[in-house]
Amino acid sequence: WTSSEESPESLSLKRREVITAPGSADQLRFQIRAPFPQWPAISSVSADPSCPSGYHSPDELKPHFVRPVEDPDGPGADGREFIPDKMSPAEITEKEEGLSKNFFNQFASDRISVHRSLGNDTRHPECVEQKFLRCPRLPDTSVIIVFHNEAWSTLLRTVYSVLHTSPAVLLREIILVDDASTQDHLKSPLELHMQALKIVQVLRQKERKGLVPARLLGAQEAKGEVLTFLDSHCECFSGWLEPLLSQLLQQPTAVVSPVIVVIDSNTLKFTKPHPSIPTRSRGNFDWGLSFGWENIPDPERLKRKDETYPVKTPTFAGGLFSIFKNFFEHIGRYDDQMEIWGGENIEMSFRVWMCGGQLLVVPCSVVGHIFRSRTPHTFPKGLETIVRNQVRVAEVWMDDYKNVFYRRNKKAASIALNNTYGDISARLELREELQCKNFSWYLKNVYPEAFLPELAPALFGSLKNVGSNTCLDIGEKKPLRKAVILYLCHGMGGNQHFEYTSRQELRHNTALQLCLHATIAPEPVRIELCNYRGGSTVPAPQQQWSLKLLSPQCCLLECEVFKKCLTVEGGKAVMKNCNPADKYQHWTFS
Ligand code: UD2
Ligand code: MN
Repeated sequence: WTSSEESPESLSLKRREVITAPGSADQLRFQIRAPFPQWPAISSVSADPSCPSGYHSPDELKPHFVRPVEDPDGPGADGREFIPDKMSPAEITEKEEGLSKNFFNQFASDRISVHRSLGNDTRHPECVEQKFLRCPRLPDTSVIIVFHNEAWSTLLRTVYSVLHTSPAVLLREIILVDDASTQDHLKSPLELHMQALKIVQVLRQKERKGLVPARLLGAQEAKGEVLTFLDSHCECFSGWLEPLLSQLLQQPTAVVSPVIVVIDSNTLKFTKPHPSIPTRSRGNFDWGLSFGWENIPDPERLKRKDETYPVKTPTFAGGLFSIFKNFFEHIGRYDDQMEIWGGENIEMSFRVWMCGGQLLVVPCSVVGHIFRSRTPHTFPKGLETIVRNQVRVAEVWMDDYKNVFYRRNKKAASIALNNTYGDISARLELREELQCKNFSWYLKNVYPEAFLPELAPALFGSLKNVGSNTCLDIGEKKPLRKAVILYLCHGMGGNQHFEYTSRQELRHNTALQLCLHATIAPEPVRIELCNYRGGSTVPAPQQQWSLKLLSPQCCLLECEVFKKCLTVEGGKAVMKNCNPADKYQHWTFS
């Protein structure tokens, strides 16, 4: 398709066809890549002769509501932290109660204006100066916010911040979906308040089902061309919406996230964006299927032509993102049998990449979120719900790699074995129907930096010391370069999971490649990054272990260069002269 005379109305797009329209006419200068069947005809955006030229003026991008002028010294104004001077006993009690309900400081939130501004625009100048074409016009969006027992002030601040920062022409509506909250302020007072705001509607899920069914309900009712999801404790930084929608217009099969900055859970301080994209703004996952943040690797960084350029991300946090509504439907919405909380973000990440879409972080879009260290939610069927959701991810999307996860999570393994994760046939059909790529493809092409554990290690499980009847354990946090500890054997995998590889390493591995590293006594044996001799695949001598079998269950663990064996002494793991008669040198894999 080369010129506008060719009647774009009659143009039909085939799946995965690449169409470029670099014509001379202004309104044709854009590309649509990888269209999908439900994508509306290209003609609707390009062939309109009345399509205005030029860029949107600031006037055309005014919000529905102008933020009221606030007291510059008010609590938390300009996104600052709020720390009260002196608290009365009653206030201390109020603060405690707020913390135990929300795991963030509701006391502080309740004293900060729901209209607080976030101060001047500190994004990179290229973001601040970014202009948006009038034609093709940016799609409009429904903002969907699901919540369960959210505090009144954080919920309201989320809604107002959307209203104050989103251009009215782009914000079709805000849909609040209540996931069967039990707190009184979220009952009829909510409708009363929101009705006055005209474009905000409240939907109710009668029974507590979790965030996935709630988001699906919101999506079903949404009238906007794009769906934008937010958590119920967010604040949008100025100019957050246009870059997301503009990126979608260029890549309709993308799922785009803002840069998510921290709103401190104790002081409510909003971390203002820096001129450059934070390094740890890409999402990853580990083999326990937990989401994490990581640095943008150099090859990705080098591809960026300027500061407005998006970053590809292997996974996303999952709470804050925009997607074309018809692409959301095309790509399989959500797994509607995922309950309560957890797992859906990893599921959507794998699915979007494997089935022809892509996940991008858009650096000029910045939204704050109150991150908290624990979840305040109740799980009616217990915490096993999260694992069940994860097993659904593994069964549908991970092929043989699901076993890598199961080896690390015994609960998951038993759910899989007993087939108690529910029916996944509809999701498997979806995978088939969309002709999705396999998980190896994903690892190789989308996340080549991922650490690949062996699919079938010789021995794995927890390493129990026979003499002390305790298990080798990496300890709680940040095990790197720290001594391994000996701990009560819990049989759950996790921190006690080790694999004996074909290269003779004893690896503990989730995301990083961690190896058991021998030392000279009395220094305790520790965890180090796995490393190899001069670029080869032979492990460093301190990380190469040989098994001296004593029984079918196992052995002495000898580090050959030291000619010493792993021993428990004084509750610590140390290297000592090998002695098959010493029970404190006997180890079993279970
Ligand atoms: C992160 C995501 C969250 C979701 C979750 C995994 C971000 C910033 N947050 O957790 O969106 O992907 O990982 O599942 O990316 N909610 C309900 N019903 C429930 C539980 C939660 O409606 O039963 C709501 C809750 O009010 C909130 C949203 O779901 O608006 C996410 O829950 P969260 O904020 O507790 O989760 P978060 O941020 O730790
Ligand atoms: Mn959240």
